[in-house]
Amino acid sequence: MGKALEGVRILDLSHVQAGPTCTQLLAWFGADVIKVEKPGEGDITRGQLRDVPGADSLYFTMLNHNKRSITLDAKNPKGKEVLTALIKSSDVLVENFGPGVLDRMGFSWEKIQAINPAIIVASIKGFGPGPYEDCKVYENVAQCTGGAASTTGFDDGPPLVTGAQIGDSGSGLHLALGIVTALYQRTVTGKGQKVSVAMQDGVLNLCRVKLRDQQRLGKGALKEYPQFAEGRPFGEAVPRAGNASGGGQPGWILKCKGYETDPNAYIYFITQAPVWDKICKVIGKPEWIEDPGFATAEARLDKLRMIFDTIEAWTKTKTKFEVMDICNPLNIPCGPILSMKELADEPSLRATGTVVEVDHPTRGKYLTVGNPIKLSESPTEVARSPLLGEHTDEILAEVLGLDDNAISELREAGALEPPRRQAAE
Ligand code: CAO
Repeated sequence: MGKALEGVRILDLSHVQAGPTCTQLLAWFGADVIKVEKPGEGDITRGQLRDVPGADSLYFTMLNHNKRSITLDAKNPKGKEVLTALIKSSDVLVENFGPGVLDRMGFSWEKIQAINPAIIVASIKGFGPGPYEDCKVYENVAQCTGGAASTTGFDDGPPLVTGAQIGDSGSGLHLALGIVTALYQRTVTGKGQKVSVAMQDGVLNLCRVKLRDQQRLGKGALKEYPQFAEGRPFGEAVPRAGNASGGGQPGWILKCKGYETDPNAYIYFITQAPVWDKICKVIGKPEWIEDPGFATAEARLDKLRMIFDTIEAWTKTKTKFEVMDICNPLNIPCGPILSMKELADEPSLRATGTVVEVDHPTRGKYLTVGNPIKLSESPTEVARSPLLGEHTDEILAEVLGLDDNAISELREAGALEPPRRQAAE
């Protein structure tokens, strides 16, 4: 059995992070992803945050595995002809250019459809139609405009962005789902369609529970929020909830042994109602099991700060892994705060292919995050990212059937490489 998306060709005009995360996933599922890059420069991330002089950055390599790279000047007349031919022979075109860029290149949705009515055109933009539709957007702008920043952090501090790339990688995930859904619908209709994801929408989708709470706020205080237990008033909008659990089971991040010197010696501890008696016993407060002030989840809500302080007095006597070892067999939900170093070294993540070591010809070995979505019949093998234009000739010959003379002519016309004068400068 081949890979799930074998036979699907993706023309990948995407750049930076949002689009490339989407096409990397599709490549991992077996699609032939042809990354089209600007001659001489390529995806801007190749040179960003470089740690090895002259080698593609980790930023680029970790977002572009299992793809092929062709350099093509989409503004050159001959380059446009090649792009047109590639559109004809592709199933999906993916792009996350700034608003209007594809139209300016001469490839509007109408033009692309006329070239290939079966093609799916998948785009990420910062915003959907509305006041900000013409704006360029990066990760943190999406986090701020999609509701994540206003609800992250502590209510006595400023809004915070999170390290999880919910704007870029989150939009990439949304787009990948839209693409495979459109591919499925095409098996019935035979027609392509436009798939659009706005980063603001993707972030808001991931902040769904906060829009839930915004509406609950209209009916009274949010009792599971720390503000309630601490007697602070609620305003008109959902406040930042610190480390409170987003669900109905209160949780908080607690200090563990060694927190004074280790910034990650903490554990997330959830006071799940069904195991309340076990929690009381383990922290040495068996009297709380029957005490009416503590016995029900509702009764505990106005004492959460004090309850978590008491649990913390116990967790501070154990390492985060000891707390885990004691609580897990008792079905008390908790999780240690794992650093990137601990995750990189975790053998079980290596064993499942979630953390993978990859070899690269110019940078050597590096770690990456493999495919987090596991298909039993379509396992992922992570292959290194392509060098700039590594597959230009191969793609022109194999996909478009061009011979060496035709490829040389394209080169002479400046369609594949920067004009000679510029290259010499
Ligand atoms: N040949 C010739 N020109 C090419 C080319 C090629 N193969 N590939 C790209 N280009 C040109 C485009 O034609 C465009 O030029 P013009 O502006 O003259 O039309 C330019 O390169 C790319 O423009 P851009 O607006 O996409 O790029 P930028 O660096 O100015 O902005 C970004 C980057 C990410 C802010 C913008 O692309 C954007 O808002 N994208 C949508 C939202 C998004 O995905 N953001 C997340 C990015 S990941 O953090």
